[in-house]
Amino acid sequence: MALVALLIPCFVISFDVTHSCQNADNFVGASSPGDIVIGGLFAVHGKMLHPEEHPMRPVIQNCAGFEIQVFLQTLAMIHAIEMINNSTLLSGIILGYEIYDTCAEVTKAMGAALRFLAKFNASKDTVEYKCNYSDYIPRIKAVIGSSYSEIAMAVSRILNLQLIPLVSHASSAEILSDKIRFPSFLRTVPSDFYQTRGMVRLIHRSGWNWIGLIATDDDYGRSALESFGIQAMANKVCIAFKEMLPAYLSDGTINAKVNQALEKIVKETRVNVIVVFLRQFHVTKLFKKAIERNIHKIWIASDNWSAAVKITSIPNIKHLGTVVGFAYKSENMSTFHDFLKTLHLQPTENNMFLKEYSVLLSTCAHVEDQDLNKCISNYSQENLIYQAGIRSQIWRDDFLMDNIEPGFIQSTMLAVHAIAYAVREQCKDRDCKNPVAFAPWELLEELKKVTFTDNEKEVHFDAKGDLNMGYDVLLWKEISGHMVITEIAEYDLQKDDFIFKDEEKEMEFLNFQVSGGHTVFVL
Ligand SMILES: *[C@@H]1O[C@H](CO)[C@@H](O)[C@H](O)[C@H]1NC(C)=O
Ligand SMILES: *[C@@H]1O[C@H](CO)[C@@H](O)[C@H](O)[C@H]1NC(C)=O
Ligand SMILES: *[C@@H]1O[C@H](CO)[C@@H](O)[C@H](O)[C@H]1NC(C)=O
Ligand SMILES: *[C@@H]1O[C@H](CO)[C@@H](O)[C@H](O)[C@H]1NC(C)=O
Ligand SMILES: *[C@@H]1O[C@H](CO)[C@@H](O)[C@H](O)[C@H]1NC(C)=O
Ligand SMILES: CC(=O)N[C@H]1CO[C@H](CO)[C@@H](O)[C@@H]1O
Ligand SMILES: CC(=O)N[C@H]1CO[C@H](CO)[C@@H](O)[C@@H]1O
Repeated sequence: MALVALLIPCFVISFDVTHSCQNADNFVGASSPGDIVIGGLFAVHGKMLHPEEHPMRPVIQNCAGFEIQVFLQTLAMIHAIEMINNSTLLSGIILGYEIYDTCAEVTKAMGAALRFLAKFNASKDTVEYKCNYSDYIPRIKAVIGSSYSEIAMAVSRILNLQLIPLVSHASSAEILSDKIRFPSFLRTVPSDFYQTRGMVRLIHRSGWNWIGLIATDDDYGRSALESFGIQAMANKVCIAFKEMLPAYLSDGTINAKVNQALEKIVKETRVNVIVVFLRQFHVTKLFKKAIERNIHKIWIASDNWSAAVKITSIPNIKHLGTVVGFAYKSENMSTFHDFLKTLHLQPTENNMFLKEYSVLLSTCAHVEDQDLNKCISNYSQENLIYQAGIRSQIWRDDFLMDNIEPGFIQSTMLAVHAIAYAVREQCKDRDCKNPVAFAPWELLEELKKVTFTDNEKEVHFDAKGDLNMGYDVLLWKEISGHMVITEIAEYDLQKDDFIFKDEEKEMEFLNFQVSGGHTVFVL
């Protein structure tokens, strides 16, 4: 039934001089062989560089803006796979991985997705065009990712062709719950619907009924605004203003928009509570300017930035007022911490991200931990060519640990666990040492049914493929001169209410609610 064979083009990544484009393997970020291979898609770089000269060539370009937080998510995936390999869960079946960097671009992610679809064990990467893929065995059995909902939507559509499960650890757009459009998509985080509902609950409960909203103008921001608007209306919370910041425009335009948003905040003196659905990059811009203008408010943070250590370290951040936010639930990170401490023992040959991190560390060797993020994200893969061969001997694991966003580490590890438990079910009655033992669509059936325990809690995907674990409510507190992110409550999705570990936390929660003060009741 094979009609056409597509040859997968070769992509250039000239990060290292010894690493010129020979074949599509140069495009792989990190890999390890196994009987069952899991793909990974992560935006390890924040952007792809676009060449200025014309004509444009169809070549995947270098990327820039190394994101430590996302790099840590790839390590969490590797760590979880290694733990499973080293356990008895799969009785000798070895999990492998093949992780690609999307550079936050749909097009680049599609390149990786095409490769995932290619036929298993073929001498060349070829995707067979078929009308029935029931017996077709691709390179990988499931994919974890991606970070951005926009990318997950595109990739999920192409993986649907073979019903390859895409298990996302971060894509929270509501639309991805639609199983008619996204039948092979699952996620280990709740849909944004629950987050906006939780925020409205918090606002309503605190008696703050007059609020402002700021969002990034992209799929994520717009969908969050819409969802928030509907729930706010139902709870008689009034929205005094909505400001959107452009996602992709030049710095000049963004700065003008940020100023415009701040004007609004200053003018609307009755509004004390601002809900912020922004990308981290925008939050940083907004807060730096807000501090300059002595703005003091209650800021409600979305999962996007509520746990961003980078933002807590903006100078004078404490003058901004109170920050309270929602983050994906997380538990004990101690095994991941141990893993990071032994990172220097990990081989770098099969992990380009680790190699790049090492080169970046040596390039930024003179920089203190608190400025390291800025230095690291300042380099592009292009600049680094000249640094090839240098390797850092110091891995700065304290810096890595400070940059962990626990919710995303947890959700990434959960995605690996869900797949591993489904593989175990799948392999009860067949020899999975043989990679052709089953096709991805069969694993998808198991994944939808699988129940497993995570930190003594039973978890399973709901009918929409979502894993509704709830949120942690975080409060930013100043402790001995530093802004520290603390957990004060849990938001329970089923009960639509807040749960406290102890009375002290509950008191703290009530206190901060009262500090909202200045409530204006509007009929
Ligand atoms: C694998 O498991 C053994 C025994 O539980 C443990 O001693 C060892 O440190 C583990 N290795 C890794 C890489 O996790
Ligand atoms: C993969 O291909 C090689 C040679 O092309 C063959 O020897 C091997 O048995 C194949 N592996 C599987 C699992 O089919
Ligand atoms: C697709 O292929 C499988 C296995 O070869 C076969 O059992 C099934 O009937 C086919 N489905 C259709 C709709 O042709
Ligand atoms: C986390 O788990 C480790 C063992 O896995 C345990 O030693 C440690 O006490 C736990 N920490 C917390 C805060 O529960
Ligand atoms: C970023 O790079 C530019 C030139 O490449 C340099 O002038 C600047 O100082 C760097 N900024 C930081 C924060 O390292
Ligand atoms: C069976 C097997 O290969 N297990 C490996 C899985 O990963 C761990 C951690 O890297 C190795 O120690 C095991 O040998
Ligand atoms: C880490 C994180 O939450 N990223 C989200 C931030 O916002 C963008 C769009 O604004 C989302 O697509 C990301 O998933």
